[in-house]
Amino acid sequence: MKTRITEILNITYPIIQGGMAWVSNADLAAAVSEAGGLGIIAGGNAPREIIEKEIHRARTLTDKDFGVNVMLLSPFVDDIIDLVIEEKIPVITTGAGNPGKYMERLKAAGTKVLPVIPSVALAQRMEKIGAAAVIIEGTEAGGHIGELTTMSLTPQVVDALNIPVIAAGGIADGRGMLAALSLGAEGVQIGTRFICSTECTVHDKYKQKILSAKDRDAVVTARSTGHPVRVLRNNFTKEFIRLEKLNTSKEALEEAGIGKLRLAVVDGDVDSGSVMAGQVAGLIKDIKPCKEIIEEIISDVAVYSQRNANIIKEG
Ligand code: TUI
Repeated sequence: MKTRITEILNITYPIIQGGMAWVSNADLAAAVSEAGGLGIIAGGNAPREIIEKEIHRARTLTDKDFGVNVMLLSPFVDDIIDLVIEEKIPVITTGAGNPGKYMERLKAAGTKVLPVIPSVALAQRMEKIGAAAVIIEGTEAGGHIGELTTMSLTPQVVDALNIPVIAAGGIADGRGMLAALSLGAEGVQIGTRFICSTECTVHDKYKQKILSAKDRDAVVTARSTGHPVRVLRNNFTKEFIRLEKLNTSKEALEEAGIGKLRLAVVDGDVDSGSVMAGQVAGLIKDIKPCKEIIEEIISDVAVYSQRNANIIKEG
């Protein structure tokens, strides 16, 4: 499979692993890169030392390229930018903000920047300041989200830009990837599906919570703070939504969220913790190695593409 994304990123398949805070570590990133996609280590809110260690550890696990996700709301964002430049990381994705002020330094260092963005206007701005490609993330995604769906946003961004577009949010299998390619995307970013991989080191209860999720279980919290977050329904979301209905202050709501992702990912408390996952959680039924996940997606893209060709011919 060849697109501008496979060329630019030096990968076999145009599949990028989502940069998920507390989840996307060296083990997951190396497994995805080894399987022909682009693995990503997530900076999240972690300090430089933690990410530095993960980068070095990933290099012991794979000779292939991998990237780093820079979460722009992190208190350590400046340190993480310095780190990726010093470590000559070939590509970064950014989330939860505008990476504009770091762009020139990153480009000068040879680091390609793939901003994750939720709108056409931001995508155009990113192209203008030198992004190598953009990742448009629909509201189906897990974690911090925008308003628009992948289905409506992808073709609008494709029409507005010359650089390649990667679609994210709502994609977990070959059907989703084929749909994204049909909308004009040249690659996909996949997060939730890779949590249910053998190599992902999240607590097993986190994986099981995704496996048992139904279609309506991925709900949005914190809309009132201006930073909506999609998570799986549990005691934490129930309490959080109750606080929101009481018009609790933004500060108190943010306080209520602190440490909750770690609680779910590391401690396996999927009742009181924040189980970030996308709407595709209900589609995921097994845990298997990243190589099998990717091979199945790629093989299904061809199967469903042929199916569509047959339907269109017969019609
Ligand atoms: O960043 C994500 N997903 C995330 S970050 C995260 S950690 C976190 N937890 C709680 C609150 C906030 C962050 C968990 N999941 N996805 C990429 C993404 N970026 N989605 C939407 C955006 C985005 C939103 C606004 C990108 C740019 C943007 O720009 C606003 C502006 O004009 O600066």
